[in-house]
Amino acid sequence: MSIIENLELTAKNDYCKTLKELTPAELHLCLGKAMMGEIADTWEKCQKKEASKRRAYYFSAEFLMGRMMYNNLYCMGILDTTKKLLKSKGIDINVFEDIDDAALGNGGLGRLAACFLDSAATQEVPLDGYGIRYKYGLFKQLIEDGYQVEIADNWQRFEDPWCIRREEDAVEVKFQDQTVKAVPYDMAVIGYGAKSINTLRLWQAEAVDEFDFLAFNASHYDEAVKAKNDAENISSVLYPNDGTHEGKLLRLKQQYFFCSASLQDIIKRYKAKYGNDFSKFSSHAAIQLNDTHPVISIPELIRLLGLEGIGFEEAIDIAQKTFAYTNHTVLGEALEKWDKNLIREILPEILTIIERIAIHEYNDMHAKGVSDEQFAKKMAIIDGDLVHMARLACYVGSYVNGVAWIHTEILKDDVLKEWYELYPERFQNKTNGITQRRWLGLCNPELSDFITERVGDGWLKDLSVLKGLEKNIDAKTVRAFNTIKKKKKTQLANYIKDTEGVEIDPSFIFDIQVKRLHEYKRQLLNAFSIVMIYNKLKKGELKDWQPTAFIFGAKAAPGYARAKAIIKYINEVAKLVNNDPDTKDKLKVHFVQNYNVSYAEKIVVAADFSEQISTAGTEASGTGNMKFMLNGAVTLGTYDGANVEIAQQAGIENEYIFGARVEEIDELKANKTYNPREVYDNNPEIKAVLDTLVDGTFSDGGAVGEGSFAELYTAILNGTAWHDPDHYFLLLDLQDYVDTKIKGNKDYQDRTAFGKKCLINIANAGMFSSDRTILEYAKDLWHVK
Ligand code: GL9
Repeated sequence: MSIIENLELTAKNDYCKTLKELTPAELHLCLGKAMMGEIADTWEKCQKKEASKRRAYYFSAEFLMGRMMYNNLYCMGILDTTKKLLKSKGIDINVFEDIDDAALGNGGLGRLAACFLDSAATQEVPLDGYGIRYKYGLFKQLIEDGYQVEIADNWQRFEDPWCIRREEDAVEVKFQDQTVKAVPYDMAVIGYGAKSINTLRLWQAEAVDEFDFLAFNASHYDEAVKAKNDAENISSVLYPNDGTHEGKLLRLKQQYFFCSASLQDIIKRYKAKYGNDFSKFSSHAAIQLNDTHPVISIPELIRLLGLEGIGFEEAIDIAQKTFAYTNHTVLGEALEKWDKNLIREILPEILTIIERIAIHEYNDMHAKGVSDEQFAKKMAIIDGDLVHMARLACYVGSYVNGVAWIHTEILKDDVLKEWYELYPERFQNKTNGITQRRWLGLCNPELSDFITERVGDGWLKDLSVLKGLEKNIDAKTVRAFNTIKKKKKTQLANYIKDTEGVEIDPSFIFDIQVKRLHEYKRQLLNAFSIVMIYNKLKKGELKDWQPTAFIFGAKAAPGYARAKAIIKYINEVAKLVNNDPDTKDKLKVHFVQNYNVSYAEKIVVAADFSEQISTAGTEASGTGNMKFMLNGAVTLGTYDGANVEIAQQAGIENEYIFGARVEEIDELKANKTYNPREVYDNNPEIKAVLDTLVDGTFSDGGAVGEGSFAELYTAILNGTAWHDPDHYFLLLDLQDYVDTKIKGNKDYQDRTAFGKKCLINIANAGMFSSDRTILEYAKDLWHVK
């Protein structure tokens, strides 16, 4: 039966409707099911395939998969035919834009996990994902009167055709105060060409005994409901905090919940094959811990092995060989530390094991000749009342890796310095990557065709093929590229017009900053630069300014007041420049609502300038920077994260790099010589910009000089109890940033020279494929394949 016949049959059987009569959600479900039917045999075969030797498991609290429909059709190679078939039935394939993204992640870390799964499936790396099936993913965002408003993301409300519930593989997870059932939902991860399919297993928390619950007599009904709710709460919401430590009991429960369930699952499969001999466990399983969130797996594995009769020494040795840890941030507040008492309250046995590991570590350090107690304290897994999860992972793990060259260097000589001194052989760099299937093939078919015409389609599975583009970048090629870019800008402008009612002229330069809202990412610096440029334009400076649209997209953690104030500030800037008759044909500022994976697919393809402006030393890698590069934008950025490698690959002359470098920032911090007040006092243009926070130019809803804008102003000029003034060095970099922006604006006007820079960026984006990254993990960390 063809997929379309299958589809029509399902529509008839399930809904008594013809295809055309189905709602988008119904059609989505029918088509999704039909597709799952198509791949079922291959998937089963891949799952049963005897793992060559070792299998790798990616443990992650987040998998930001985005919208599955188009990507799955694309990877199955039936996107175009399905589009035509639907069209022949009078259905536009764009109806699936109504279907929510699977937003089971916050940002880069979760999206990286999704790209890794795609790459592993395509490159036939034996890797499965393990995570949580949150009922509510990352909140949806509205912008009302310039403020962020959050709405719950009930993404499963129309059901989810991509997951199969595997009741038979359910396990129990025990806490001191409750026992819950973990039910796995398996999602197929379809490799390009659909020849290889891996599995993402997501656990859902449920009450252990639904029958008991029903049997309860009416007077215990509340209690019964409470037990059910308490269980379901565990997998109910994704924590929307970006990086910062969320000290909630529920968060720890979430982590332990999915780690314990996943480990039980792996052990069950191991035993089915090898019985009770655990000596080969680590040569059959490699577990990658995605940040500190799943690090509680370490004591849990030791506990579970204990139940199998394995003693502590042997168990810790197995764990050490099984786990590896990826660090994704240097921000202290994001390196999780759990209060001992909290762990004891819900997982007393786990705490006991952690205490034993801590003693083991202490003895080991002494055996290695560490006698300096200060040094030992910096490495202590338990320090005072706090359990340091990153340290636990460094100790009981075979490798520690950073996610970009500069980030790994910072880990080695700063954040994890002592660890590097004692265990240098454990440290590796694995620069992040993105999947070119979704981030070029799917989201930019026009550019894909352009590339394929020139270098063939080998880039889909080997991105280094792009290098071939560099050979003949003549004026004609550049014109063809520029035409495509203009088309993508027009498509984005139309989309923004249709969905938000805002008009953006596609002949403007598109200068785009999309990512989570965080002080260190410095969206406020971008806003300041726009105000500075606005002031210059008002004064009649910048005579040959090429009209520019500054487009922002960002979600702020709901509890992060300063991030929310920055969103409001950007929207106030937008109101000013968009409505001023002197500037409205030269500047446009727009903050898109609800930036997410699907929006990113429309935005990254349309950029001329990619804003990557974090304070040097703060952005571990960034992956948005790579998506923009691959689609032919130049990077306007600092020497931070993967920007360093982007500039290295494409040549620094093809990017717009500005600002203080890490060494300079470190020096200013060490000598305490940075004084933003001095910049403010000596640079009248910068002063004028800062003053907009307190002089009534913009409104934050509060009284002038007292509200959230004034708080930003004070934090920059005076500092706060917990931070030095201008902690992220906005004023240090502002002038250089504006100068660089103006230079880029001027350069853009030579359409040939600028287009050439864009093409050189594409040609040199090869190393930023997550295929390259995952093959490095497979070879250097997991020793699989
Ligand atoms: C992050 C880093 O901040 C990014 O620089 C990095 O590219 C990604 C992936 O390695 O990881 N670490 C982190 O906590 N987040 C990252 O994006 N935050 C979110 O995912 C919200």
